[in-house]
Amino acid sequence: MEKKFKRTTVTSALPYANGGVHIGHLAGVYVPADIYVRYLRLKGEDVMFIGGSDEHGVPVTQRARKEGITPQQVVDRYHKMIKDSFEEFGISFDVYSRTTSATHHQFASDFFRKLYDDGKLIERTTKQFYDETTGTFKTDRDIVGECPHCHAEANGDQCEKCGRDLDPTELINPRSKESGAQLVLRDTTNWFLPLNEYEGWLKEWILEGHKEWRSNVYGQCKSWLDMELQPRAMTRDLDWGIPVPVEGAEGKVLYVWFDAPIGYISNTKELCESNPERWGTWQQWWQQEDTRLVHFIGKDNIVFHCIIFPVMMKAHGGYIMPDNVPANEFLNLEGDKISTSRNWAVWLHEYLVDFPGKQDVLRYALTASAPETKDNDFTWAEFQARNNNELVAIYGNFVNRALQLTQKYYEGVVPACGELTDYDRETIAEFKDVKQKVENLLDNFRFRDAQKEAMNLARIGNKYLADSEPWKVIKTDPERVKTIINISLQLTANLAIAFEPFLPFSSKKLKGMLKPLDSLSAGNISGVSSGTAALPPTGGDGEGLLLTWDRLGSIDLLPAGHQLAKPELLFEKIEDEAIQAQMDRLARIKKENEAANFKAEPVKPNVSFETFEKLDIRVGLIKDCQKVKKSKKLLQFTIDDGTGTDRTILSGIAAFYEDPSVLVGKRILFVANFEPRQMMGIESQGMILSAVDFDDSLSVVTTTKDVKPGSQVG
Ligand code: B3M
Ligand code: ZN
Repeated sequence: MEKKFKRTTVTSALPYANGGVHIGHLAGVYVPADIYVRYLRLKGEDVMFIGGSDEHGVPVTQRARKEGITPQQVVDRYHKMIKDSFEEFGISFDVYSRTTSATHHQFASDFFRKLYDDGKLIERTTKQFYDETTGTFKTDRDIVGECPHCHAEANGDQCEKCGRDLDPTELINPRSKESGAQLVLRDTTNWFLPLNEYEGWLKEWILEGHKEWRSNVYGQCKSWLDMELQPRAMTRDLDWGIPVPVEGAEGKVLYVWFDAPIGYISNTKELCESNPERWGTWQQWWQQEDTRLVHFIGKDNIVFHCIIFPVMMKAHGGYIMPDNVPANEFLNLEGDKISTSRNWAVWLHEYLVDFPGKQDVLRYALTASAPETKDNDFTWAEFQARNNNELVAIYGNFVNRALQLTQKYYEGVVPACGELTDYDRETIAEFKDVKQKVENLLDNFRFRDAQKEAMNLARIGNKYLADSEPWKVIKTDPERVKTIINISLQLTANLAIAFEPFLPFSSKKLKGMLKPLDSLSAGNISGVSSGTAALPPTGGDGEGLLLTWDRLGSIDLLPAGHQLAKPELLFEKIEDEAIQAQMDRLARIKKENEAANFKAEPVKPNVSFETFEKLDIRVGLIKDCQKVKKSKKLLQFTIDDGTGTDRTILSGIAAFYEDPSVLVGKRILFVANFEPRQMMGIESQGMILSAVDFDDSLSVVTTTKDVKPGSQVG
C-alpha cells in the first residue's frame, strides 16, 4: 500500500554548538542524509533538507564557564565553524540556521504556549538542588559529590569511576560544580508532558504502523513502550534557553529537547519566508498529509524523535508524523568509543585541513563502513585502503584507462560503436539494471549496499577492459577497438551518474571531463541554502549528453563524435606518511588522556627509620653506558662510585633510551648494597633508581647539583 507523497521533508539532527562535528556524526547522520536528499533531487523530487545548530542546553553553559566567556560567544563560534565545514564537505542543506534565532525563539515559545493554553501540560512541584550562594537551581550535570558506591568524586548523573547511573540526591555531600558551595533541596515547579497519556496512540502508530522501520529503531521504541512511559519535564530551572512563556515562570527556560526539534520547523519557516516562490509555506512541509517526513539521527536520539517530539506534535495538533527515522548505530575510532571530552575523534574541520580536496574520500570511507545495523569501527588503515584499493585502483583506474585510451587512439573523440560481441552484450546486461538496484537500496536507507552497487559498475568496467585488451587488439583489429572504447566510455558516463549522490565532487569533475560543453549544468556541489542545491542539470546540448539520473543504465549517454576534455586523475593515492601522521596524533591524544587520568598508587605500609637506613643509596657518575649484546632490555652502566674502582650495574631500561650515550656524564642514584646478580654472564653490582611514569615508561633519577660520586643519599 504505497502512499503517494508530493514532497519530502528531510531533517538531520541539529548538532550542539559547543564543539566541532566529528566522523561519528558524519557517518551516523549527515553523510547518509545528504546522499538521500541528493538522490531525491536527482530524481526530480521536491525535497527540503533541514539542518541547524542546537544552541541551548547545559553543555553550552559548561563550556562557556570553562572558557570564561558567555554562552552566546560559545555558540557563535561553533555555529560558524560547523556551518562552514559542512558547506565545504558538501552537505547540501537547503537551510542551516540556529536555535538562538529570533524566529526560533518565537516559534518554540508559541508552541509551548499553545500546549499550555490547551491544558496539554501538567504542573508539578519537585525538590531540586539549589545553590544559595548564586541563587540558582542546579541540573544533574552541574552537581558533584561523593559516589555512594565507590566513594570517588562523581557527577550528579553518573559516576565515571564505577560507571553507575546516579540520581543527584544519592550523592554524599552534593556540591555545585560552579561555585563549590554545598547544595540544599528546594521546591520548584515545572511543566511536564504526560507521555503516558499517549501510550496507546504511540503503540498503534509505531508498533502496528511502522514495522518496516529499522530493527534497531523499532526495537528501541518497543522497549520504551513496554515500560510505562512517565510524564517528562519540558521546562528547566536554568538561565540559558528560551524563557518559559508563562506568568510566574521567571528563571525557567524550555527544556533543550523541547526546543531543539522545533528548530527543524522554525528553520523551515525561515527558509520559506526568505524564498516563498521556491519553497512555499512552512505548513506545506510540516502539516500537509501529502508530505513525507524523515529524520536522520544517531541512536542516542531515537526516543526524542520517535516518542517525545511526536507526542509534542500530536498534543499540539495539525502536524504530520515522521514516516521513517533511519537512525544509525555508533561509529568507533580505532577500537575506542568516540568522545568529545577525551578528544578521541576525527574532527571534520581538521580533516578538511589535513586532506584538502578529499571530501569524497571521507564520504566514501564513512559510507562503506556506515554503522547501519551495528556499531562499526573507523580505522585510518581502512580509510587508506578504501582510497588506494577501491577509489584509486578500481573507480579511478577504470575511468582513467577509458579516457586515456580515447585520447591516445581518437584524440578524445568518442568512437562509434560497431557490432557487439556476446561478451559486450553480457557486460551491458550487467549494468543495465543498476538504476533499479541502487534506487531500491536507497529507498530503503541501505546506503552502504547502494554505494557498493555503484562501485560494482567500476569493477565491471575494469574487468571488461582487462578482458578485451584494446591495447593489443588495436594492432590486429582497430575497428573492434572502437566498440570496446565506446562501451567503456558509456560505462564511465554511467559511473558519473551513479556516484553522484555519494561522491558529488568526483562526479562533477568526471562530468566536466565527459561533457565539457555542458559542464556548467553538472549540478551544484555544496549549495548550502542556495535553494537550488544539486538540482538535476537542466541544460545540455540536446545530443544525448544529459548525464541525468533517469538515464542511468543507458548505453547511449555519449554519442559518437563527441569531443571529451583532457582527462585528469579522479583520485590519488594516499601515502603512508599521511596516515602515520594521523596515527601519531591519536597516540598523542591517548597519552594526554592517560596523563590526565593518572592517579598515584596508594602508599605502601610505613617503615621505620632503621629499616630505611639499611638501604645504602649513593650518587654515581655515569662514565659509560651501552646496550648489552643479545638483550633487548638491558643497559650496562659503568659508574664512578667514588671508590676509585669502576662499578658495573645492569638495568632493564634499554627500551627507554634509544641512544644510551645520552646518559653518559649524568649523576644518578643507585642502591650500593643491593645484592650482586648475574645477568647475561655479567655481574650487576647494585640497582639504579628510576621513576616509573604514568605510561610505564622510565626515567633515571638524577641530582640537581654536581654532587660528588659516592655521596650518600638519605
Ligand atoms: N543536539 C543531540 C546531539 O547532537 C542534539 C540533537 C538535537 S536534534 C533536534 O546528539
Ligand atoms: Zn562510583
